[in-house]
Amino acid sequence: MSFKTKMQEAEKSKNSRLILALDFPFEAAVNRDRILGKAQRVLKAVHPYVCAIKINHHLTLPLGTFDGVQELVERIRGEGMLAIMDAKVNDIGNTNKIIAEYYFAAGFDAIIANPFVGWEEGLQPLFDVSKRLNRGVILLTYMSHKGALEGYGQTIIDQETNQQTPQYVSFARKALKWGADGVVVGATVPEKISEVKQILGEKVAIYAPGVGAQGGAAETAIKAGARYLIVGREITNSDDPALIARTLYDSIKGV
Ligand code: BMP
Repeated sequence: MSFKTKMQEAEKSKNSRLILALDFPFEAAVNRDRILGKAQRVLKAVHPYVCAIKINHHLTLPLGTFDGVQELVERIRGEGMLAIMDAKVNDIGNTNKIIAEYYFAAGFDAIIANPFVGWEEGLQPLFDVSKRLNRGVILLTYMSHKGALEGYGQTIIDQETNQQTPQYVSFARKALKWGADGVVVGATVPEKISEVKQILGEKVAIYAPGVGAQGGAAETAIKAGARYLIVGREITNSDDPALIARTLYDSIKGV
């Protein structure tokens, strides 16, 4: 089963379009052994409201991919959710392939990559290994922070059409052409979500981070065309993660 189908099934069985970014602040060495317990407690509280968990360097660096993180991934999958690795893969093809192979070996269902590195000797080997192992690739298309304008928001001369094109429009078209399983567009830029949705239709799902801590609004992002919301600090930094997750879950149900 492809990652796209698995994601649709997780969405259906959990009745949720919410993805938790399981991120926590930096901890000095003396406190690092608290992180795994913290992550497990948040997972336990929040799992009824989310269809997938996104893991970033916040956990792989202090816990180790094949130690604490693999344990978390097993737990995530055991609760009927999918695990997405936010590696923002961004290197030459051979390196990209090996990065993906390690994360897939740790049990991740999908990996996030950066289309700026291009196809040939860039992301092609990553897509090849992902398809072979039935895992997903999600491409950054317009990030949620202000500086995204300097890269994803530039106007370029599109190499294929020879026309002036916004960089993110070119990336959305590449997501279709390359067979990506999803794209990331910030919830902070709902107008960009709508524009990308026009290009992708129902073929490639839009994943929108930036709700809450970065100022994006959940309902606005969904109405603009996001399929999934990615939310981190608003939930993970809260004294009551389950309450915040449930409130977000309720706010986008039926939108
Ligand atoms: P938060 O809700 O705490 O702002 O977390 C958002 C998460 O999504 C972080 O892990 C961040 O690295 C990631 N992210 C993002 O915020 N914007 C993007 O454009 C792409 C991301 O992966």
